[in-house]
Order: sequence, then structure tokens, then C-alpha cells
Amino acid sequence: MAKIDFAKIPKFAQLPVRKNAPEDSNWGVFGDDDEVGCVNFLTPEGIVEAARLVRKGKVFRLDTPLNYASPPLFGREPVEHIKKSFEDLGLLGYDDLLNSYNTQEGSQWDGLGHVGNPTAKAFYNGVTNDQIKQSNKLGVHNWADRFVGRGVLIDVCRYREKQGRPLNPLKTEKYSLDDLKNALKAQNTELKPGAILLVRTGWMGAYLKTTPEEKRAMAPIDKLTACGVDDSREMVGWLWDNCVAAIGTDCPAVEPWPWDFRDNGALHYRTLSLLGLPLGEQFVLDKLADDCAEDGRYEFMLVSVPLHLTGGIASPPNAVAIK
Ligand code: UVW
Repeated sequence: MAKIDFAKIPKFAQLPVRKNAPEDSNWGVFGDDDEVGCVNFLTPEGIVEAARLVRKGKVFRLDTPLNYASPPLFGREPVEHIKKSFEDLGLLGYDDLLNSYNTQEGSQWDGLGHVGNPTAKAFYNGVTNDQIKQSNKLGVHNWADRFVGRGVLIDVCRYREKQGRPLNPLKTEKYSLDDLKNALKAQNTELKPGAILLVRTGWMGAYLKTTPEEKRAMAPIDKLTACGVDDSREMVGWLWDNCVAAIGTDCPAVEPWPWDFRDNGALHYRTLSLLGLPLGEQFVLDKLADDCAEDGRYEFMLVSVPLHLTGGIASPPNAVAIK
């Protein structure tokens, strides 16, 4: 693990640092062969600091149960769970079989092999499509033992509601960078380098309240509409300049859905492929947010243990926030 000196990280305005790298990319900042991206901002010192935030022994699970979305969003496959009996061995017992498991059927980190930048025709750090297809480059295994640090929640949904300006999470509406900054200020929370940033948009709570028919209607990729954070260059510059290690939200795509796959400015491209910044989607944040509102502490230890899937494209976060 390369030692990170936050004072020496180039500012967004100074990017790119590698010759011929795309505009607004950090390619080369963590090394020419780096496959970890912004998760490099999670340091041993940061883990020790995060552990000091554990004060009341409360644990909040941040993932949805498998198959929580019925059917899964974006037309993804549901998981088939079979209890495989040992009956034929004369034994009273079972194994689990999970068939057609799409690692993005519910809560997920999008890995760095999930999408490449259309203009650069490359994935994070210049990795080619052939490398993603034929090797384990940029797989989620690179994060398997290092996704631990100080979590920070921005409850921008509650902030906007308190302001009398709620948005409809089930529509293509966006929270601006000013909303995020002002919510942080209202919470008295500081975004220090090396944060795993969680943003509560209110989508998950709104989705869970819908009827089974409404859920079915929302599942196809061309039928879903959902809120998210603004996909602007300023948003991404702010995340980078604050050395955010990852951003996780309770909405389907972090940015509002639908986003245009042909738009080079989409947040997915700006973050995953240009900065190696993990995007977390469909996280469970409501109970954590209630607790933060109650004790006024929006920071905690966050432990995420992605699947140890060599070459994996994405992973359920398997994450907990501990306060
Ligand atoms: C989309 O934006 C389609 O979401 P995901 O990152 O889960 O593919």
C-alpha cells in the first residue's frame, strides 16, 4: 500500500498529471499500475481514527437483504436461493446455492471495471476494454481488505425537508453541491480527507413504501426514474479536493436516473473511470440517519468487506456503520 500524503495530492484544477491522460482524470496519481483508485485514501491512520468514533456499540447494516427489490431494478436478475439437501447422504442438513446472482441486484459498490470512459475508450488509469475482458484488472478483489475508515453521512434529504424544499426521490431530480455543503454545515460535520461519504437521498425509504405493482412497473431500465446527486464537474472536483475515498447513496445510480450513456459528463464516467472513485448504490441509510439526527453525530466507523471475487465488476458492500 503506497503511503498517502494528503498535502501532496494534486488539486482537481491541477489534473491530469499524466501526459495524454483525459481531462479531469487522476490517472497516475496513485501510480501508473494502480488498480485501487480513491480507496487509497483509506489509510492505517484513518482506520485508527475511525475506530475512536465507536462510542455506543451500535451497529447499522448498510446493505439491503438479497432480493429486496422485487423485481430487481434495471431489469437485473433476481437471485435464486436453493437449500441443497444432504438427504441422499443420509444426513440431516443443507447447503445454500445462489443461482444467477448479479452482484448489482441490490446494494452495491460499482467496481472500477463497471464502466469505461467513452471518449478515452478506457477504464480507470487507462486500462483497456481487452484487459477488463481478458484479465482480472481493476477487480473488486483489490478492495477486499481495505474498505474501512471514517464514514460520514450527509442527510441531504432531511436537510431539504427541514428547509421546506423536499424533492420527490422517485423522480429524476437532483441534489446540488450547495445542498450537500449546506447540509454538512447544518449537521456541524467536517468532511476530512479519507472519508467514506454516504448521502441519504430518501429514495430507498420512498421505494420501500410503494406497492408491489409500482415496484414491478419501476424495474425495467427504461421505466425507472430516480433522484440522485448532481453530476456536475464541480461536484466531482469537490469530492476529489476533499479526498473522498468512496461515495455511497441510497438511490439507484448515485446520479439521477436516467442518465445518458452517451454523455461523457455523466457522473459514472467522471468518477469510476476518470478518478477511480467507487460509487455505492441502493444503500440502507434510514436507521443510521435517525440515529445521527438523535445524537448529532454524523461520523462513524465504516467497515465494508467486498466480495473476494478476483476480477469482480461490482460487489454488495457487506457494510456496517458502527457508532
Ligand atoms: C446504473 O446507473 C445503470 O446503475 P449501475 O451503476 O448499477 O449500473
